[in-house]
Amino acid sequence: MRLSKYLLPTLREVPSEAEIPSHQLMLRAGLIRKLASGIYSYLPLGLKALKKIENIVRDSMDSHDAQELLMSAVLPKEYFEDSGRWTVFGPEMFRLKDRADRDFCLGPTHEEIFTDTVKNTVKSYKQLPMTLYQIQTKYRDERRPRFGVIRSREFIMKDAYSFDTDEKGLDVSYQNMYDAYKEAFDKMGLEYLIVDADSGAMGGSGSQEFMVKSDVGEDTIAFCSCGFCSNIEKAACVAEDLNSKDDEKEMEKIYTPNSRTIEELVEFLGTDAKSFAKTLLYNADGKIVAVMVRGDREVNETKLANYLGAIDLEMASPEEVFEATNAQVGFAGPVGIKVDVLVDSEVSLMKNFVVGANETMYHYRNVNMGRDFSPTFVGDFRNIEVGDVCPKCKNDKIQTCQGIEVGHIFKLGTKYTDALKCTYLDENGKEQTPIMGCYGIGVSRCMAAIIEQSSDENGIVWPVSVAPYHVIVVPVNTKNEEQVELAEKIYDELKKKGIDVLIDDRNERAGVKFKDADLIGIPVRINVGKGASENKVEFIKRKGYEMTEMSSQEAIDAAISYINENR
Ligand code: 9G3
Repeated sequence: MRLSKYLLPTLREVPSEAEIPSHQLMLRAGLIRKLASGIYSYLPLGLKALKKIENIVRDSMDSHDAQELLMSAVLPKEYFEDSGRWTVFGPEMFRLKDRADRDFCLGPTHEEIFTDTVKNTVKSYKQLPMTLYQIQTKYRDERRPRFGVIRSREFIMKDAYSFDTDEKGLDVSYQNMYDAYKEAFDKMGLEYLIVDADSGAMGGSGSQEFMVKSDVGEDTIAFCSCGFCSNIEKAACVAEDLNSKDDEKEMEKIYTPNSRTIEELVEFLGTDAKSFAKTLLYNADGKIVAVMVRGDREVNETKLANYLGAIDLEMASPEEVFEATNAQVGFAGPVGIKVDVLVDSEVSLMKNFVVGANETMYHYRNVNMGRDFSPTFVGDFRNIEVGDVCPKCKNDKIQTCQGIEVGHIFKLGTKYTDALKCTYLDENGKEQTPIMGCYGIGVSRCMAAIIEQSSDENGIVWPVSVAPYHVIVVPVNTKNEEQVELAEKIYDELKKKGIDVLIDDRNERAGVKFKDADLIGIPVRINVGKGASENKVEFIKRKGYEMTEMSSQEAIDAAISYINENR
């Protein structure tokens, strides 16, 4: 491809709305352009890289016997009504009506649709197990799209669904997809962690996320030297016992004017946050509940929602707090409160602690669970933290890092095959329900994750396997006949050898050409400059900038072997 003809609108300046490196670089390198909030167009160079990523995913699916389909993105309401998901996702689901006023949505995911396809085509156990997949645009009306294609309202996902006759079969299909994911992400050159994850509204018996380590990742991962690795949404916690053996002291009410936060209370009472238990009030699907965690801890809202089976969970409003405690926010406590009290296990080991008195400006101290209040339930309701004892080895300390979720695999069970009455006949001619797994890869998100992990101050450093072009040939001075002729010869030779090659035949200064070549991150650059008269060219590797002077034929051979070794 000739840059003089190519639609490649590179930018010198960083666009203000782009906060993270990959978003900035995808705009500056002319890969994407924003159409609207969370909605992007792929320009030629971006689409070429996207297709390479898609094909790596496709190859890994096909090599693991998954079969590719392509479903509609316009999905009738009825399927989601059958599964009870037409309303569950609220405004996040893009909904529309057709000319006959029938309801549809733009597909956010396709469990129902794949299940319906299997329902209408698979009749016998002999056809199972079967894993089906598609690579297709998904639509989710995210409340806060951000970070370019990392959290967008339209994105390309590979979604796969496995159908088995029993749990053992599902374990095999799940492991098969797990292996396929490792193969795909390894091929993309991504460095990732495989993390135990919460299954959330999907139900089922567990899930794992493939996380790309990145400081800009929205997910927090807890890990330990023993191999424990979990999204903190799900990470089990060990309750720290600080004073469970102490004698119980007399409870007393204390006047605590203007001490609404733990920090103000610590200041006022002169003791540390670990001797408090905070009581937070939540509205769970309309029901107000109180949750208690130690003063220095945070409530884990995923664990809380899972325990309550709540779909909508949010902090109670000041009015709801007053209604439940007869006190303003900051003075809630378990003694005498009218709502259920869920107590984190760590609090059940505390003695003589401070809590709100359910009276504005008052707290109680020397409170003890059992004597002064009875919990509705004691369980794990807190976030794991750096320095906590590892719940797996109970020995080493927890560390955390941020991650970008590029894949998520689930053991689903029969939630969708039951809901859509999808059955097959077993060897005895008896109707059975297939057991499902579902498996997602954020294909467009992978592009951003690759750039987050593989870029520098000059631009993108594409791994060869996903680089939109492998080599860029740069005639330094397009007015110099010799340089242009030799550059064209190298360009033709490489094209003939099946190398994806660009030639920068623009009438631009050398510096501009070199900067653009670095910005768009092509793995190999061949400069054809003054040395052309002695058939000498510069061979430069984008990764590490190793530069070697050699003959044009050596440069052609070196490019071919470098690309073939790394593709
Ligand atoms: C919706 C909307 C948003 C959603 C979903 C449904 C997330 C939804 C979870 C999944 C689970 C798996 C198949 C591939 C792997 C992930 N956000 N999820 O189901 F209607 Cl608006 O998508 N689906």
